[in-house]
Amino acid sequence: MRAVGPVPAADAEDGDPALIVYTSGTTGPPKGAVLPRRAVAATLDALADAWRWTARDVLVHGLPLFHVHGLVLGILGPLRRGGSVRHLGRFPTEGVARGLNDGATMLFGVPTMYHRIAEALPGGPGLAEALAGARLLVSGSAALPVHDHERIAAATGRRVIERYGMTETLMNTSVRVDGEARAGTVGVPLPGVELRLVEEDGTPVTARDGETVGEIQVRGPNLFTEYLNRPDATAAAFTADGFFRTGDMAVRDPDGSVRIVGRKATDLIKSGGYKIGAGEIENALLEHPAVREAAVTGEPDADLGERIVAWIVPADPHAPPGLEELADHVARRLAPHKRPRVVRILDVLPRNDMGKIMKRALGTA
Ligand code: MCA
Ligand code: AMP
Repeated sequence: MRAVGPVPAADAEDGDPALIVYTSGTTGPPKGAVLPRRAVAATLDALADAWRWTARDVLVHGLPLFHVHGLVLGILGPLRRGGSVRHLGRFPTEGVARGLNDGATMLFGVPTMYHRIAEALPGGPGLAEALAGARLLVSGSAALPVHDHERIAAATGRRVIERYGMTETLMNTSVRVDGEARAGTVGVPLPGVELRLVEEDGTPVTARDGETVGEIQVRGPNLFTEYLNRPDATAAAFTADGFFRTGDMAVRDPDGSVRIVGRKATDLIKSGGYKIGAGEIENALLEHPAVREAAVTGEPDADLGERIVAWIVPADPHAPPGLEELADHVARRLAPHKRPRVVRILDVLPRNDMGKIMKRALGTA
């Protein structure tokens, strides 16, 4: 059936849903974060303030358009500001150089992209000049390694600035254009965002000593309203006074800058800037006939930040499944970026008295 008639009038309220973006948790299938129109507008206007983002800006990026980074910042951002965007289709470093040399003023990317840029700089004539000429180089979705930050700064004279966000919160903090882009900091809370660090028992961390660690909690117009059809998960995500528990652990520097030092959940993996729940991959692996038991962990990777490792107890010890077979299985069932990059075969998984897999013990197995 074909819909006919006029386009409905746009008389939606600020709190009405604009987007539902799915994001992985530690267990079960991904949850749909319902993002209201208010959140999209608030986050983009706050970034405009922090970055002096205007209609004169031309953005270049090669981010996927099914996540907040590529879609909200990378497409709705230029639409709201009235500027323009050139999407690279894919992310080759040559495309970045072409885009920036051709008048683009801003580059958005995940750390894996900046790592590949840092690797290509010595051999890529024109790339350093292109980056040097940009008004703003912005990294987000995962931590930008200090080594890559410094290599880019040394070759181009430009410091990549970092901003910190989540699917549920859109953007929380950023290094400001008029601030200091120190490697390893994600800057200060954006206008309108209340941010606090809290200890395990809920006590606020007030020290700005660059050392006392607490969980980041945020409140503001940038937040999602709920997980779709998951009132239980929504309730668990918020404190009684309306702050969202990010699960990210951080310290504050004396100037108020936030430095993220880790995550509460070991079962969340950030690979290539994608958030991936270990439980989801374990469930997929267990559906493979050659797998008896499975555990998934993330381990450091210079390119991807973390790579997905599958620890497998095979159904038949004499015929363990191979990496390609399991990677294809997960890629087909979930998504290609969720596929394991390494498979390690074990006789048994280390378990505690309760039968729970001891993932920390796997790192040294
Ligand atoms: C490989 N491929 C396969 C298989 N192996 N397909 C099927 N079966 C297999 N076994 C395909 C992949 O689908 C992909 O195809 C191509 O081979 C290369 O895959 P991969 O190795 O994963 O890609 P890569 O070159 O390593 O990609 C690196 C990347 C990518 C470009 C940095 O990881 C990326 O785009 N990351 C961005 C993530 C992101 O936007 N995160 C934002 C969420 P094809 O090329 O056709 O796809 S976080 C967020 O939004 C918050 C709010 C925030 O703070 O930003
Ligand atoms: P997602 O839910 O896919 O939107 O991922 C959000 C998570 O990405 C956050 O909770 C952080 O753990 C991480 N993240 C985003 N930006 C940064 C950043 N600049 N530095 C470190 N971690 C980041």
